[in-house]
Amino acid sequence: MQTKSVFFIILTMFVTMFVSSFVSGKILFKDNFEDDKLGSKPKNWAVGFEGKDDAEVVNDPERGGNKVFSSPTERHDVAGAIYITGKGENWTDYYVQWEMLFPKEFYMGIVFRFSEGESFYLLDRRSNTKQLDFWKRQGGWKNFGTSKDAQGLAIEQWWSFQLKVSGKDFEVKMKDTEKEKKDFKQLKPVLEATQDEFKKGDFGNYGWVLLDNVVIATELDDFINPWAVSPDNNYVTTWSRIKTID
Ligand SMILES: [Ca+2]
Repeated sequence: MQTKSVFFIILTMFVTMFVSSFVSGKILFKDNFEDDKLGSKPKNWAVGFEGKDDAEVVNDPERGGNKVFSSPTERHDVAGAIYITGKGENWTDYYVQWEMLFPKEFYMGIVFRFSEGESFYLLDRRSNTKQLDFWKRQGGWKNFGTSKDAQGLAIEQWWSFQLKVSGKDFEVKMKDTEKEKKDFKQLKPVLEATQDEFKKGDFGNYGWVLLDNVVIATELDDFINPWAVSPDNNYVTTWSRIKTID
């Protein structure tokens, strides 16, 4: 390795540590599953809806040496379990950024403002249209928004998402994790909708999705380097980013 690269890595570590001392406190939750054991349940998550449960941390099928969350069990409306962070019972307004891979053609995604099995919002990928939909679950399903262009939302590849949950207004941005280098703030929402039923609640999976790098925070500024507040993950993330740039 070149001396310049080593210097850059060390400099980045120090800058990250310095900045992290100012930004801690607003991140509500984050997990990249790297501290989990392969084949085990994700230790930082809780079961939000009890059902058939095959959730485990697995090797990323697309990015070697990376651990991700997987839930091969079917959707909750056919008795599959839902995993949530377990910390968001009273979360009202927040941003979530996460990476998601759809392993197969179906109707799957994430839940937010989740309280229990009949009280949550769903953001899912429609298998028939390849679009993103918002749904309200309360004794049945009510649709309250469909994207116009979700970039084809191919299965078996990683997509990055940002969800804004603010009062009764919700907004989704998305990008190809590998190819799109722009920040979310440079991208337009692909889905915006309004719904005033549920005021607070948690974030979790819905059906069989792979999840990674989940960060939940109250301010967008906290996403600049979310792992910086965690000394245990700090250097790993810095290192992998530099390798990606090279
Ligand atoms: Ca990971």
